[in-house]
Amino acid sequence: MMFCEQCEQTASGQGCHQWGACGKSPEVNAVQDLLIHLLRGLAPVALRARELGILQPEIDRFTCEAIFATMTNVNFDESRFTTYIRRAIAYREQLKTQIQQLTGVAQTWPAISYYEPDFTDSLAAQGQDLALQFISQSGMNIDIFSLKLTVLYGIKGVASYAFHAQELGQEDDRVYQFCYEALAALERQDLSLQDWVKLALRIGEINLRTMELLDAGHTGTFGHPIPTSVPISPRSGKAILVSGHDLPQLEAVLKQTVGTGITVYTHGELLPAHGYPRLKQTYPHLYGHYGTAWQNQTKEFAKFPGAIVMTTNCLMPPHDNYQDKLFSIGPVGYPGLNYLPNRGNGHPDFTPVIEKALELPGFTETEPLRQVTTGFARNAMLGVADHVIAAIKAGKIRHFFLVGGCDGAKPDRNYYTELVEKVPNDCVVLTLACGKFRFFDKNLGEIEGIPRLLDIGQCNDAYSAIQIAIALANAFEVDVNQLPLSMILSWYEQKAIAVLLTLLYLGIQDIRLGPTLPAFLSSNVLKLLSETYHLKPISTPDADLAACLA
Ligand code: FSO
Ligand code: SF4
Repeated sequence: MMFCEQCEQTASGQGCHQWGACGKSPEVNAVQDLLIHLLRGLAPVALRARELGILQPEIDRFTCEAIFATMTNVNFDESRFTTYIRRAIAYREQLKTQIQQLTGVAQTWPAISYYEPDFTDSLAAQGQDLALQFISQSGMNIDIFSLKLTVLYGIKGVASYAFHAQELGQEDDRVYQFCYEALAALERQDLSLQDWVKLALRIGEINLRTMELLDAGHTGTFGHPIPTSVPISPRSGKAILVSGHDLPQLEAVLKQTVGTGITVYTHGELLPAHGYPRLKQTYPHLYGHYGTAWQNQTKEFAKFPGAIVMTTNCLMPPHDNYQDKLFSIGPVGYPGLNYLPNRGNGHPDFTPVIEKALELPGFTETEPLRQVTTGFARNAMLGVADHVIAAIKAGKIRHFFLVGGCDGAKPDRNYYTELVEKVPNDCVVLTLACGKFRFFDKNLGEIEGIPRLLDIGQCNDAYSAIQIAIALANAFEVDVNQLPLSMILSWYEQKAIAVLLTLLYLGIQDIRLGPTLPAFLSSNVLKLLSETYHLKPISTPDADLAACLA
């Protein structure tokens, strides 16, 4: 028995109760719940420590990494969660000691901050009890429970982006402070529905700041993306494939493979890496992109003739025919899968990956060149803003469609492919995140030299999309909602929840969301979102296009 409904593929659209549709076992789900319980207990202690000026960046970073590990398709390894659990307790007790030393008085903490599991007994069974407790604490108020889950899942998204940002030296104490506040709030029984709505929107606000930090980290380290053609056809030679979202870890692979003759390919959400000039210029062996979105990895990884590194989600339970050439790093894990821990410099030693790549055949021939284009992030777009504005004013561009978000396995996601195919010729499609793989290689042509399909980047580059929309709105002196722009989004996991909360925080109206609406939103919460923000489910491509263009 388990309870999880944090992602879009949740069983029967209602929650995974027997086994995760993602492959997560009830035991792993329970130890993840146990870890979250401990982080909720750590939060009040960390907040008190902060009040007293005790700042512990190591604990803040640990908290984000541990939360990240509980996201969909990140870590399936019970033993790794046991380590996180032990560390959470150690950090909590360390902070308590520091507080006592500083104040000279013994403090009283909420009960949750004293909790310690019995390590001689099943952690999974204890995690399951705690999960049931969490559910029953919300009493019979299904709407409050729905919002509590929205907060918890939204925080997971924020923590993952904060994890990425800090890897690039970008941190803002307000993000950590808020993560602790939101974790601590999950224990509160006195908050009204409106309070929970406010907290959820505050997640959107903090997530905007977190994505801004990550944007600063990416552009500060690797330069502003520029439109770049990326081969999606392999070339002959030994090969490494890097998947996930982590640019600094991709760079570490590139650095360590200089002079080895190995060609490095990106997979999934790392496609936008090719747009960053400093990566492309420094590492010519960062060659092309292989494969599509995460849910196709079991086929694509099996076929890839080299070693593979999974830097973040979305990891699927690996199949036997490629497990030995797959390596996980950072928060990612699966029992029995090769794991390369970080060294002191924040990066693993990738020697085993290089050795595996050299041992495997690599690509035996160079395929005829096929390319896609990426790198239309905010700087590139704002650089041609005058041109775009002139095309809109001249009636050459009628409408923009932001078709972005995550991909997934469900067949009804074909909606997004069909929609993009049917977008009229005088409209432009902006895209981001892994949902784009449903149409990323389509040639939609150009309008006045402006490509009709523009890849802004990863899911976190929603920040870039927001900046582009704000710049257009300013140029036309209108509100973003008055722009000829429709957002048709696909969601899958908790990063997407955080991004959606950001868009709602910004007051963006009329978002269409699919392929299904989140199971954790109760009917009243959904009603509230549709009344306030006109958030609506996708319907059919024809009907939605007609409505957007009306
Ligand atoms: Fe996709 Fe996975 Fe980037 Fe997600 S690879 S589904 S929203 O992790 O983060 O878009
Ligand atoms: Fe189910 Fe998604 Fe939770 Fe996995 S992460 S157990 S698929 S709801």
